[in-house]
Amino acid sequence: MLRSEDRALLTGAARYLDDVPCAGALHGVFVRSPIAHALVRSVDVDEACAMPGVVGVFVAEDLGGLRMPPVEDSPEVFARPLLATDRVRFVGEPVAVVVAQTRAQAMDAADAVSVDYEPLAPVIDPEKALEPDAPILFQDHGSNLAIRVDDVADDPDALEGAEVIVRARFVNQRVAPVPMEPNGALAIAGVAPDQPSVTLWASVQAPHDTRRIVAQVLGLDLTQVRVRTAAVGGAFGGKIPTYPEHVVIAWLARHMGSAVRWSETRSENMVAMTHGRGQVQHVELGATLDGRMLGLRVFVIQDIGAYASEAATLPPLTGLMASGPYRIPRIDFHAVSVLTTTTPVGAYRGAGRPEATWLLERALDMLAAELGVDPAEIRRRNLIPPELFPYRTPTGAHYDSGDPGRALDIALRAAGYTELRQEQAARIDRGETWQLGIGISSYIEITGWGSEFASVEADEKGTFTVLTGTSPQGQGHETAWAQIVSGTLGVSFDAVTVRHSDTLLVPRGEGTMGSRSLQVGGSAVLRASVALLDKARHLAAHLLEASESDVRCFDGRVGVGGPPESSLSWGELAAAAADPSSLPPGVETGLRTQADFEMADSTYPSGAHVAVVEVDTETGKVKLIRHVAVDDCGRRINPVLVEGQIHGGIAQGAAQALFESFVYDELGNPLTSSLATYAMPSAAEFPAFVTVPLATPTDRNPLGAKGVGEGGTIGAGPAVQNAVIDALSHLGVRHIDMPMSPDRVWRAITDALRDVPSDRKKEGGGHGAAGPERIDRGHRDAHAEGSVDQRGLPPKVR
Ligand code: MCN
Repeated sequence: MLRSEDRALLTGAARYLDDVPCAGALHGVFVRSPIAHALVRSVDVDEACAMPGVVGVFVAEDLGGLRMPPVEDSPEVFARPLLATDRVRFVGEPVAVVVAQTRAQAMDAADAVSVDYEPLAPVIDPEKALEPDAPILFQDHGSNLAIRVDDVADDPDALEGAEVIVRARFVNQRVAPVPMEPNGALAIAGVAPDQPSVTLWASVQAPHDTRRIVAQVLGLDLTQVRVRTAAVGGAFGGKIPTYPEHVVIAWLARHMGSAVRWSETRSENMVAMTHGRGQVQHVELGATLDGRMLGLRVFVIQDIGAYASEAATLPPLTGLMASGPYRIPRIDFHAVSVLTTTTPVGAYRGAGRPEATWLLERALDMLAAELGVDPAEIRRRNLIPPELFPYRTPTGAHYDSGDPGRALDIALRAAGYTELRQEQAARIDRGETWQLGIGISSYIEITGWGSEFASVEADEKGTFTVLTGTSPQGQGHETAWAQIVSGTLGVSFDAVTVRHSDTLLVPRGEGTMGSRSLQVGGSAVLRASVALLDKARHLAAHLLEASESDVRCFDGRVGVGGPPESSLSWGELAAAAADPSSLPPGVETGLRTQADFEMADSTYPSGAHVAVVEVDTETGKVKLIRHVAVDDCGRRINPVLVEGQIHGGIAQGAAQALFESFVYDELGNPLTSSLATYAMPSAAEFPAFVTVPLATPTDRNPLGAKGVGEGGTIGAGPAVQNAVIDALSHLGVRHIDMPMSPDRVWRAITDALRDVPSDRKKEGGGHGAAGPERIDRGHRDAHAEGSVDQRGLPPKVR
């Protein structure tokens, strides 16, 4: 089944936020801080107010000092003001908002707002932010250490008995989500008493959560706020939060009694939308000499930017997934979330789980290199065999099902692993400039939580309307949900319409994130469909005076088969259901049912990716030439949707490995706030991806499905990073942080060639060249810059 969404999207008929018609709407433009850290002495709006078309200019005081509610688990002190009050904490923080007749007038006037800033020292590096003399962002809190995570897995002696330990410090760099459609909002004030006080169109992933926050901040009842989305042009986690800007636009509409629009520019989006990742990881992996993992110690320093946002949830997820698809008997995991004068960090495709896979897969490759064991072989020795599922990790995860070893074998075979290793050895022997690298990543991740609402209704025309609490941004729910209904009821796919993303229409919903929608929302749709089928059979039996056990669905009809009068069409049934006199006793009018599905426990998709790269050893340029992905998301409801998700996911993972990085200078000025400077790849940078299906169903939902929206990203990134280092390991390169840009790769090659004695350079052979005799037991530092002490704190942080 192809995506029913695509015709409108591809022909330009789909309506994004900026296309929602609203005659006479005013335009809001935010005045944003150009300084990373400063006191706000005064804001002079006089000149702006006098400019053509300007209807009003507002600062924090005008909004009565309203603040966003603090994000879960974060102290009240970090609650973010809607507009900066006395201090700005990152470049891009909104300080004032200008409202004018046109967007151009508002932009011009925003330039005329004059803010008197008293600059303060910025702090960009999360490790430096923990030093005693670092500038403090929140004086009342007294330090930049926002949140500690000590309760995931506390085992100070996790490395006991290890015969070899690899130690490393990895930087999982900050990236920007870059959805094709930036953020925005359109708020319409209610005029009639029976209307909500404000209708807010916003480009968000969880409209009901946005309704809750807007209502809470503005002091309104939930029924007074209606939140809707138009088509959402990508989100990738960056549209999970409700932003202060959304609330300001809603406030403005009510305050001015007029509709107000706001739409970000790309450069605004790059600094105002939450960034992703941003972890410094100190890792120690202990193993036996034959390469069996014994213990892992991890200390994560999470850069959360200027305010505690969804980033607070990232380190616990990294900790939870730190065991990966491996049997690691002991794990010690600690983390700190640290404030810096930068854009707040939040969820970004994978949200904490890719960070876990990255650190584990890099450490494992380092271990393989130390022991002279092939990277595929070291994984095989440690992967959890299928018979050990369900499996509990030392970090508290409860894996449902999977066969990561099989996924690895399939991926290696599809990639032509043996031949690739031969080709690699031959290129090394020939001393070729373009070397070959093969990178493997085995992963397991966590998807699905919470509950979701669905209803299904049949009407007299014989068509069906589904309401769902999920809120897609391109994932294809309209297609998949319609498939579930049409398959369950035996009706045509085209007869089913799926409606979502409107809090007035759909009573509740937790939104689309965490690859949860199919297993939670889809299961709710399945339950509601089954309930509708039961109701239809009950009604048909009553109307046809037949036994309910004889009534079935066939060819879009419900009845006992045989002559036409012994069955009813869905339209006829819906018409009968509307008439109370036709109904059996105790049955409600209407052919409509609803259901909520609640996940008792999450599901754990797993898989293996193999990336093949060519690296120019003279320039450091990397070309990804092959990428094979085996992603096991349980039962696939729609293989086309699954493939699409994996392709997009691979592109994002590979992009972080090779290209993307959000960079600040030492004053906190963003250096990558446009697509001229932020290296966002296009399809031209990638080969055609090879995906091979594997399905280990789960028993944690009635569909047998696990999530797939993020697996591609989680599997791909580490495979690509490992591949680049693999291409250069015979030169003595042990690690390169991401993004593996040509200058970084070239520098790593140059440094390795300078540092490594000439006899070692000649060893060649990549993996297998380093024999166990080279192991400095317990003290081998693979790219170490400070290891982890007994309390889980690296020296600098202590
Ligand atoms: N699917 C399936 N069989 C399965 C699993 C999923 O057919 N076993 C289908 C589903 O029906 C759905 C799609 O695959 O159409 C993704 O489903 P799911 O894994 O449940 O993920 P969600 O729908 O909850 O999507 C969230 C996920 C996340 S967390 C990010 S980030 C992400 C992603 O989806 N952002 C995206 N994919 C994106 N795709 C687009 N186009 N834009 C984004 O912003």
